[in-house]
Parts: sequence; structure tokens; C-alpha cells
Amino acid sequence: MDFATRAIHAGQEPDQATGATIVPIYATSTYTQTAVGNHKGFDYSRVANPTRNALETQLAALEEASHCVAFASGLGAESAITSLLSSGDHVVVSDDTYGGTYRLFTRVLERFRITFTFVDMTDVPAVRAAIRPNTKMLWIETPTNPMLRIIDITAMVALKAPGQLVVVDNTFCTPYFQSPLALGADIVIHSATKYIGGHSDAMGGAAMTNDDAIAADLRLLQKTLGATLSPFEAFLISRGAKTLAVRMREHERNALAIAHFLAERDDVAEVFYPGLASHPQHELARTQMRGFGGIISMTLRGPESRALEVAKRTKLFALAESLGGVESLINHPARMTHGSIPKEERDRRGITDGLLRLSVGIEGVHDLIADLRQALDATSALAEITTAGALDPANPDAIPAMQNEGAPTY
Ligand code: P1T
Repeated sequence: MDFATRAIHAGQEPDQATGATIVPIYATSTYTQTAVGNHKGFDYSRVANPTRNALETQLAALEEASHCVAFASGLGAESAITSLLSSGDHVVVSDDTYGGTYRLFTRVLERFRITFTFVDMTDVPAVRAAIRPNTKMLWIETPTNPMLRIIDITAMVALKAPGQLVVVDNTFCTPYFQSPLALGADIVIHSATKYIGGHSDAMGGAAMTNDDAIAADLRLLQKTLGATLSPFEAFLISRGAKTLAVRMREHERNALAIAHFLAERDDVAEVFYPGLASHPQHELARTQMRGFGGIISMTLRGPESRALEVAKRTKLFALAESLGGVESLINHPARMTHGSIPKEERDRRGITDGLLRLSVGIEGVHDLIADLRQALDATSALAEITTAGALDPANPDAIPAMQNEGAPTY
């Protein structure tokens, strides 16, 4: 069945009790039993809930996975997946990931003596060299957040030894544009808060697999760790996911146009978007992905602080964390989504104070381009300034015209 058909119909049986065409929000924490142990398959909503079950069936159908286990957020799903590990295990992870993932690994899991090697996963020999006898997972985000690097999933799968799991964060592409399980990955993780939900009104996460034993372990962790997706959020995410195909096509169409608009501007230094022929992994993106997605990162000419000025000036692009909603967002990774990563580490990854990330929504593309144009034009005088010290408190006068406008408070 076509992706769009699965998105609308999978898991969406008419309600058995009432015939309701749309799966109801089963707002109940518990279920009445007629005798001890005699119930209709539901006993407590942390363990199972019909609205959440329907979402899990729908998402599994989209990812073409045998199992989907839903969580209260993407990080809830990541916590469960990494709880498959034991003390002493080692993980090789992409050196460009969402800041919260980095924080989970370095601030929480390292305390349990799980060790992590962050490596540029576009460099296959470097990944091979990082694998140790106690390596249990290769953790891949592709495209990476926020640098939009593309990691060759097939090449990573070829490196894995028996007993090692390849986990792919498919949040940026969604199953509409990329199928890591078909390429041999063991587990796919999603922040369903993003494109899958699609409307920035719900938080959720999902782990998907074709492996029955892994699925059983994830089910145990779902009911045990407590990152429980509420029935209301499950409903919203399911409702959003029905239009995933239509939205992803529009996100990509708009993002491609905006990436070209930005690449042609002299006052934009670098544009990171896998759909541009200039992207270093454009060819890999063309073969591994069915589309390039809706996220663009960029650096601007001029001092790094120009990025803050542009972020303040866009009107349709809301200055906000997150991505993947129908509305466009602009984000300053160094101070927002990736602020948990120490500065030296951020700079090493390319997440400089001058980097901006756009989540391109599905508004009219001409309006979006006009919005970016006015914000870039208003700051283009700064493009002539080459000092990069304005974010340095020791050098507050680097941009006299724009100082003292208040530091961001995220
Ligand atoms: O926010 P949450 O639903 O817990 O998902 C975490 C997460 C996991 N994986 C990726 C690739 C992500 O981008 C995220 C969350 N990211 C943001 C909030 C952001 O603005 O990048």
C-alpha cells in the first residue's frame, strides 16, 4: 500500500464500542476487570492504551517495521533504547547530534559507566577504528543536527559485528524520505514531536524495530521507565502523521527554493543543505534518501553576532527551539538547541556562534523568502565587518550600532 494510504488507514479501525471512525482519546489510566486478570487486554495505561496502540500501529506501518514502541518524547525513546545497554558497554556515536542526545550520553549515561566515542561518521575508516570489543551500539543521526551531514547507513551496517546494534535517528528525514531498517539498521528512533506530529503541539517519541527480542525488551522498558506517551498526545501525533506525505513534499519544495536563494546571496557564507549540489554528500543523499528534507543551516558573512541580529529580525520564521512543524522556525544552535555541548566541542563540530538553523515550514515560499531577505538585508552592512568578537564579553564594542539591545535569554 502507498505511504499516504498507510498514513491515513494503518491502525485506524473504527472504534469497537461505538463505531467512531476516528480513534477516540481513551483518557483513562486504568481499566475495570470483571474478575482478577479478566480484562480486554488493557490493565493500566503505562502498559497499554488503545489510542497509543493505534499510533504505534500507524507509525510501524510508515517505517515498515514489525514493532513500534511509543514514548513521551524523543529523549524518552532514546533513554529506553540506551537502557538496553549495561555498565561497561561502549557506544560509537556521530560527533554531530542533537544537543539533548549529547547531554543524555555525557551527563547521565557516562555515570553508569557506559562510554561513548564521538566520531565523524562520514569518515568510515574513523568509525571502524573507534569500534572496540565492548562496543554495543553505533548511534547514527542522519542528516545530522544541525550540520546536515549525511552518514552512509549501509556502510555503518557493514561495520557492525554480531551483538552490536545500529541505531538510526530518523527524525529529520521521517520514514517518508528514508528507511534505515531496510538498509539494515536494527532500531530507528524518532522525535515524533517534529515532522511526524508536524504541528508543534505535541511531544512524543518512537522506537521501531523488526527484531522481536529487541521489541520485547523495549516494551519492558516502556512500562518500566515511565516515559509514557499520554492518550491526548498520541491522538495529536496520529492526527498529524496522517498528512506526513503531503507535508514532507511541501517542506522539501520550500527548503530547496530557500537553500538556492541563500546560496546565491553574497552575504551568506555557507549553506548546509543536502539538496544542494555543493553539499559534500549530495550524491549519498540522493541515493540514501528519497528527498532532502526541510532543515537548512547557514553561516553569514560578517561577525558571528550577525546571526543573532538576523534571528531577531525574522517575522514568519519564529525564533524557537524545535523543528518539523508546519510553521517556519529559526534557531541559534550554539545558544539554544546545542547549548549543552561545551563551546570548544561545538566549535570543533562547526556549531559556531555564527550558525543559524532554519526549519522551513509549509507557508507560501515567496513569503518565507521575503522574510529572510528583509532580515538579511537589514543586517547586510555587518557583512562588511570581519571581526568575529562581538559575542565576546571582553569585546562588547565589536558592533557599535547594534550593541546594548539585550542579550538573548534562552
Ligand atoms: O525533543 P524530543 O522529542 O525529546 O526529541 C529529542 C530529539 C531527538 N533527535 C533529534 C534528531 C532531535 O532533533 C531531537 C530534538 N531536537 C530539538 C528540540 C531541536 O530543536 O533540534
